Amino acid sequence: MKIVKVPLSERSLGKNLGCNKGPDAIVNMLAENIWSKEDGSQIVFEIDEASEDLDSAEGDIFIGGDHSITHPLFKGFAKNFDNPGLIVFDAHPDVYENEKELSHQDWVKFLIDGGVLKPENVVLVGIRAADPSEFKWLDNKKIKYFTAADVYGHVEDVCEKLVKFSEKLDGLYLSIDIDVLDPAFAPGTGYREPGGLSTRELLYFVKEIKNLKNLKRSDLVEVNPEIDTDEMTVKIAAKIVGELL
Ligand SMILES: [Mn+2]
Repeated sequence: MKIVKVPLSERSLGKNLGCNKGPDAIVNMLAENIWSKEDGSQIVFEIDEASEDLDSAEGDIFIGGDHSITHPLFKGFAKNFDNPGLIVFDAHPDVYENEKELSHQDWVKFLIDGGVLKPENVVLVGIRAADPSEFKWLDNKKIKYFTAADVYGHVEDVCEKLVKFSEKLDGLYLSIDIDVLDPAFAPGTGYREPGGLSTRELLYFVKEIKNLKNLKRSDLVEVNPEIDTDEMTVKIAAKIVGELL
Protein backbone atom coordinates (compact mmCIF):
# COMPACT_ATOMS: atom_id res chain seq x y z
CA MET A 1 0.00 0.00 0.00
CA LYS A 2 1.04 3.53 -0.63
CA ILE A 3 1.41 6.10 2.16
CA VAL A 4 1.36 9.70 0.99
CA LYS A 5 2.82 12.47 3.14
CA VAL A 6 0.90 15.75 3.12
CA PRO A 7 2.96 18.22 5.19
CA LEU A 8 0.56 21.17 5.14
CA SER A 9 -0.54 23.26 8.13
CA GLU A 10 -1.52 26.55 6.47
CA ARG A 11 -5.24 25.99 6.93
CA SER A 12 -5.05 25.26 10.66
CA LEU A 13 -5.84 28.94 11.41
CA GLY A 14 -2.55 29.19 13.30
CA LYS A 15 -3.79 26.63 15.86
CA ASN A 16 -1.67 23.64 14.88
CA LEU A 17 1.19 24.98 12.77
CA GLY A 18 3.71 22.25 13.68
CA CYS A 19 1.47 19.56 12.22
CA ASN A 20 3.33 19.97 8.91
CA LYS A 21 6.08 18.01 10.68
CA GLY A 22 3.65 15.15 11.41
CA PRO A 23 4.12 13.10 8.22
CA ASP A 24 7.92 12.72 8.48
CA ALA A 25 7.80 12.00 12.23
CA ILE A 26 5.04 9.39 11.84
CA VAL A 27 6.63 7.63 8.86
CA ASN A 28 10.03 7.52 10.60
CA MET A 29 8.42 6.09 13.74
CA LEU A 30 6.55 3.51 11.66
CA ALA A 31 9.74 2.43 9.92
CA GLU A 32 11.88 2.30 13.05
CA ASN A 33 9.68 1.44 16.02
CA ILE A 34 6.53 -0.37 14.90
CA TRP A 35 7.81 -3.88 14.32
CA SER A 36 4.61 -5.55 13.14
CA LYS A 37 0.85 -5.26 13.21
CA GLU A 38 -0.83 -6.41 16.42
CA ASP A 39 -1.63 -9.79 14.82
CA GLY A 40 2.08 -10.26 14.09
CA SER A 41 1.84 -9.69 10.35
CA GLN A 42 4.51 -7.75 8.56
CA ILE A 43 4.18 -4.06 7.85
CA VAL A 44 4.98 -3.26 4.22
CA PHE A 45 4.52 0.10 2.57
CA GLU A 46 5.81 2.51 0.01
CA ILE A 47 6.08 6.24 0.53
CA ASP A 48 5.19 9.14 -1.65
CA GLU A 49 5.12 12.90 -1.17
CA ALA A 50 1.88 14.64 -2.13
CA SER A 51 1.92 16.83 -5.20
CA GLU A 52 0.33 20.26 -5.06
CA ASP A 53 -2.89 19.04 -6.60
CA LEU A 54 -4.39 17.00 -3.78
CA ASP A 55 -7.64 16.27 -5.58
CA SER A 56 -5.78 14.25 -8.17
CA ALA A 57 -3.47 12.53 -5.68
CA GLU A 58 -3.25 8.75 -5.73
CA GLY A 59 -2.62 6.71 -2.63
CA ASP A 60 -4.11 4.57 0.12
CA ILE A 61 -3.23 6.34 3.37
CA PHE A 62 -2.57 10.07 3.57
CA ILE A 63 -0.77 11.55 6.56
CA GLY A 64 -1.30 15.22 7.39
CA GLY A 65 -1.02 17.91 7.98
CA ASP A 66 -4.12 19.73 9.12
CA HIS A 67 -7.62 18.36 8.59
CA SER A 68 -8.45 20.65 5.65
CA ILE A 69 -6.49 18.22 3.42
CA THR A 70 -9.40 15.78 3.60
CA HIS A 71 -11.50 18.18 1.52
CA PRO A 72 -9.50 17.91 -1.73
CA LEU A 73 -8.56 14.29 -0.99
CA PHE A 74 -12.19 13.23 -0.58
CA LYS A 75 -13.21 15.29 -3.60
CA GLY A 76 -10.75 13.45 -5.82
CA PHE A 77 -11.69 10.14 -4.25
CA ALA A 78 -15.43 10.70 -4.76
CA LYS A 79 -15.05 10.98 -8.55
CA ASN A 80 -14.27 7.26 -8.73
CA PHE A 81 -17.49 6.04 -7.09
CA ASP A 82 -21.26 6.18 -7.58
CA ASN A 83 -22.03 6.41 -3.87
CA PRO A 84 -18.95 7.48 -1.89
CA GLY A 85 -19.07 8.04 1.86
CA LEU A 86 -17.01 9.08 4.82
CA ILE A 87 -16.43 8.02 8.43
CA VAL A 88 -14.68 10.68 10.50
CA PHE A 89 -13.12 10.25 13.94
CA ASP A 90 -12.72 13.69 15.49
CA ALA A 91 -13.38 15.61 18.70
CA HIS A 92 -14.91 18.31 16.49
CA PRO A 93 -17.57 18.16 13.79
CA ASP A 94 -15.67 20.65 11.56
CA VAL A 95 -18.83 22.33 10.27
CA TYR A 96 -18.13 25.75 11.72
CA GLU A 97 -19.68 28.60 9.80
CA ASN A 98 -17.23 31.43 9.99
CA GLU A 99 -14.42 31.41 7.52
CA LYS A 100 -15.02 32.12 3.87
CA GLU A 101 -12.04 30.01 2.97
CA LEU A 102 -11.62 26.33 3.58
CA SER A 103 -9.99 25.51 6.90
CA HIS A 104 -9.54 22.59 9.28
CA GLN A 105 -12.68 23.58 11.21
CA ASP A 106 -15.17 23.68 8.33
CA TRP A 107 -14.02 21.17 5.68
CA VAL A 108 -16.98 18.81 6.32
CA LYS A 109 -19.38 21.69 5.76
CA PHE A 110 -17.56 22.66 2.55
CA LEU A 111 -17.86 19.08 1.23
CA ILE A 112 -21.59 18.96 1.94
CA ASP A 113 -22.42 22.51 0.80
CA GLY A 114 -20.37 21.86 -2.35
CA GLY A 115 -22.46 18.81 -3.18
CA VAL A 116 -19.42 16.54 -3.05
CA LEU A 117 -20.70 14.53 -0.08
CA LYS A 118 -24.32 13.58 0.60
CA PRO A 119 -25.31 14.38 4.21
CA GLU A 120 -26.60 10.82 4.63
CA ASN A 121 -23.21 9.43 3.55
CA VAL A 122 -21.14 10.79 6.41
CA VAL A 123 -20.93 9.78 10.06
CA LEU A 124 -18.88 11.54 12.74
CA VAL A 125 -17.52 9.71 15.78
CA GLY A 126 -16.04 11.02 19.03
CA ILE A 127 -17.56 14.53 18.93
CA ARG A 128 -17.25 16.42 22.21
CA ALA A 129 -16.26 20.02 21.48
CA ALA A 130 -18.42 22.08 19.18
CA ASP A 131 -20.17 25.39 18.92
CA PRO A 132 -23.95 25.05 19.52
CA SER A 133 -24.47 26.32 15.95
CA GLU A 134 -22.57 23.29 14.67
CA PHE A 135 -24.87 20.81 16.44
CA LYS A 136 -27.83 22.74 15.00
CA TRP A 137 -26.36 22.53 11.51
CA LEU A 138 -25.73 18.78 11.87
CA ASP A 139 -29.31 18.23 13.05
CA ASN A 140 -30.74 20.36 10.23
CA LYS A 141 -28.85 18.30 7.68
CA LYS A 142 -29.74 15.08 9.54
CA ILE A 143 -26.08 14.14 9.74
CA LYS A 144 -25.35 11.09 11.87
CA TYR A 145 -22.88 11.49 14.70
CA PHE A 146 -21.80 9.70 17.85
CA THR A 147 -20.44 11.85 20.64
CA ALA A 148 -17.54 10.61 22.76
CA ALA A 149 -20.13 10.05 25.52
CA ASP A 150 -22.21 7.89 23.11
CA VAL A 151 -19.14 5.76 22.44
CA TYR A 152 -18.26 5.33 26.12
CA GLY A 153 -19.24 1.79 27.16
CA HIS A 154 -20.76 1.08 23.73
CA VAL A 155 -17.80 0.69 21.41
CA GLU A 156 -19.01 -2.57 19.86
CA ASP A 157 -22.58 -1.30 19.31
CA VAL A 158 -21.37 1.92 17.71
CA CYS A 159 -18.93 -0.03 15.55
CA GLU A 160 -21.74 -2.31 14.34
CA LYS A 161 -23.70 0.78 13.36
CA LEU A 162 -20.71 2.10 11.42
CA VAL A 163 -20.41 -1.20 9.57
CA LYS A 164 -24.13 -1.12 8.75
CA PHE A 165 -23.83 2.51 7.60
CA SER A 166 -21.02 1.62 5.20
CA GLU A 167 -22.84 -1.29 3.55
CA LYS A 168 -24.62 1.01 1.07
CA LEU A 169 -21.40 2.73 0.00
CA ASP A 170 -19.29 1.59 -2.94
CA GLY A 171 -16.33 3.65 -1.75
CA LEU A 172 -15.61 4.31 1.91
CA TYR A 173 -13.13 6.94 3.10
CA LEU A 174 -11.90 6.87 6.71
CA SER A 175 -10.55 10.10 8.20
CA ILE A 176 -8.94 10.20 11.65
CA ASP A 177 -8.17 13.42 13.48
CA ILE A 178 -5.81 12.37 16.27
CA ASP A 179 -7.69 14.69 18.65
CA VAL A 180 -10.49 12.13 18.79
CA LEU A 181 -8.26 10.48 21.40
CA ASP A 182 -8.15 11.77 24.92
CA PRO A 183 -5.19 14.14 25.35
CA ALA A 184 -3.97 11.81 28.11
CA PHE A 185 -3.07 9.42 25.27
CA ALA A 186 -2.34 11.88 22.49
CA PRO A 187 -1.28 15.33 23.72
CA GLY A 188 0.57 16.30 20.55
CA THR A 189 -2.20 18.16 18.75
CA GLY A 190 -3.56 21.69 18.45
CA TYR A 191 -6.80 21.30 20.38
CA ARG A 192 -6.58 19.13 23.47
CA GLU A 193 -10.15 18.12 24.28
CA PRO A 194 -10.68 16.18 27.52
CA GLY A 195 -12.98 13.18 27.61
CA GLY A 196 -11.89 11.49 24.41
CA LEU A 197 -11.56 7.92 23.24
CA SER A 198 -8.82 5.64 24.54
CA THR A 199 -6.14 4.30 22.22
CA ARG A 200 -7.60 0.78 22.63
CA GLU A 201 -11.08 1.97 21.65
CA LEU A 202 -9.82 3.74 18.53
CA LEU A 203 -7.75 0.70 17.56
CA TYR A 204 -10.86 -1.49 17.88
CA PHE A 205 -12.74 0.76 15.44
CA VAL A 206 -9.78 1.01 13.08
CA LYS A 207 -9.25 -2.75 12.88
CA GLU A 208 -12.96 -3.45 12.28
CA ILE A 209 -13.22 -0.76 9.60
CA LYS A 210 -10.01 -1.98 7.98
CA ASN A 211 -11.79 -5.32 7.40
CA LEU A 212 -14.47 -3.67 5.24
CA LYS A 213 -13.99 -4.45 1.56
CA ASN A 214 -15.26 -1.04 0.46
CA LEU A 215 -12.66 0.86 2.51
CA LYS A 216 -10.62 2.45 -0.26
CA ARG A 217 -8.78 5.36 1.33
CA SER A 218 -7.79 6.63 4.78
CA ASP A 219 -6.11 9.62 6.32
CA LEU A 220 -4.69 10.58 9.68
CA VAL A 221 -4.28 14.26 10.52
CA GLU A 222 -3.45 16.97 13.09
CA VAL A 223 -0.48 15.27 14.79
CA ASN A 224 1.92 18.00 15.93
CA PRO A 225 5.36 16.65 16.94
CA GLU A 226 6.41 20.12 18.19
CA ILE A 227 4.01 19.97 21.15
CA ASP A 228 4.10 16.22 21.71
CA THR A 229 5.20 14.55 24.95
CA ASP A 230 8.03 12.04 24.47
CA GLU A 231 6.75 11.23 20.95
CA MET A 232 3.74 9.40 22.43
CA THR A 233 1.27 10.91 19.95
CA VAL A 234 3.59 10.23 17.02
CA LYS A 235 3.91 6.61 18.11
CA ILE A 236 0.14 6.12 18.44
CA ALA A 237 -0.29 7.64 14.99
CA ALA A 238 2.35 5.30 13.55
CA LYS A 239 0.64 2.32 15.15
CA ILE A 240 -2.74 3.30 13.70
CA VAL A 241 -1.22 3.74 10.24
CA GLY A 242 0.47 0.34 10.66
CA GLU A 243 -2.87 -1.32 11.38
CA LEU A 244 -4.41 0.34 8.32
CA LEU A 245 -1.75 -1.07 5.99
MN1 LIG B 1 -10.47 17.97 15.55
